[in-house]
Amino acid sequence: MTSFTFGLLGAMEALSVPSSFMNRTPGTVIRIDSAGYHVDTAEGTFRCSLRGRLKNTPRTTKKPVSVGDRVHWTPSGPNLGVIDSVEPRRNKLSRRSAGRGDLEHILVANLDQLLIVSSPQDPPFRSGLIDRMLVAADKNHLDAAICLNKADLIDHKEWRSRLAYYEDLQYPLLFTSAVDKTGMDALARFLRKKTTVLSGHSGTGKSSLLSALQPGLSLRTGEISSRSGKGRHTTTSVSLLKLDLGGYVVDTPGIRSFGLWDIEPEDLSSHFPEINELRTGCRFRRCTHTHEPDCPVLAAVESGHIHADRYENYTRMLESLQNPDFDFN
Ligand SMILES: Nc1nc2c(ncn2[C@@H]2O[C@H](COP(=O)(O)OP(=O)(O)O)[C@@H](O)[C@H]2O)c(=O)[nH]1
Ligand SMILES: [Mg+2]
Ligand SMILES: [Zn+2]
Repeated sequence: MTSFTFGLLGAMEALSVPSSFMNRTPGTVIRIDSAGYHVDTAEGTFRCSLRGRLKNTPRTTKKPVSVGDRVHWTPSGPNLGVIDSVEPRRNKLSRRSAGRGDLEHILVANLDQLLIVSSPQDPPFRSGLIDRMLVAADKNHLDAAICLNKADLIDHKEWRSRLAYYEDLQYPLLFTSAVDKTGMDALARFLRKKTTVLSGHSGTGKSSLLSALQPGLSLRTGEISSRSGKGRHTTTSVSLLKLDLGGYVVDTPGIRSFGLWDIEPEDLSSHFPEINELRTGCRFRRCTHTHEPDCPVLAAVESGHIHADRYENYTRMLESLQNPDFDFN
């Protein structure tokens, strides 16, 4: 009897739900521009507007819907639709707002991982940004991997051993080349079915890698728009690029996007795994691991157990966090 009642209720509920809601999987907002919210769905891309109640609810964010949001939607015409609701965000990258009380500007939501693209030369290898990005990834609960692109220009063995400390810290290390296609399979495996932010210095080959992976992928949406003569539909935010192999990539938001500014100086060492595992042994609870006596971190730097470059980058970041005027860009 009870189960019958439940069954009936279930049926009545189903009847009261608009038929368009049934069996429709959520879509992903891949771009927002003056033409609307572009939603990638199992049925193609739909240019959507927002259901009135979404626009009218009080909120803390600049826009009620962000790139990367998983949304429930209803078609309203050929490739047109309406966003009905937004699923809770797993995480988000936000831009620092200009002043207190400003609404949060979410650049992209629901990211899985960060791929930090570096190169051995043109531009030269610099670990500073890599280590800052690793901290940002940890802070934002994203997996991170390091990619050394332009591997066609180097002796692999030499660079493998030079960068082995990152693998010791459990960060995957990919060697790639957009020129001779080294490592493209591993890159594809890494990106497949995930939403990945590509980051790194300009010129390291992020766009080239994406083109090598999937021709045409790295075209900026602005360029696509001007080619089709719809120049006014220029992008006002980050876009997700859809991978044929499943998943999405975001090509380079600046480091400013990564919320590094709101790390408290005393929390920085918790984002360096090799410092974090030692710091419970420090004599002072708020040890900065720079000058304090009986600091096992300093001892590990001395003995070479902690890599000198990592430690130097730690101290530089610490100084910049202690200086309130510092701008990470
Ligand atoms: N030798 C070599 N050059 C590359 C490779 N990938 C990119 N480049 C070159 O590096 C320059 C910058 O590449 P680009 O993709 O625009 O870098 P982005 O700024 O990170 O997007 C271009 O001149 C590319 O041709 C590579 O794997 N090997
Ligand atoms: Mg580029
Ligand atoms: Zn210490």
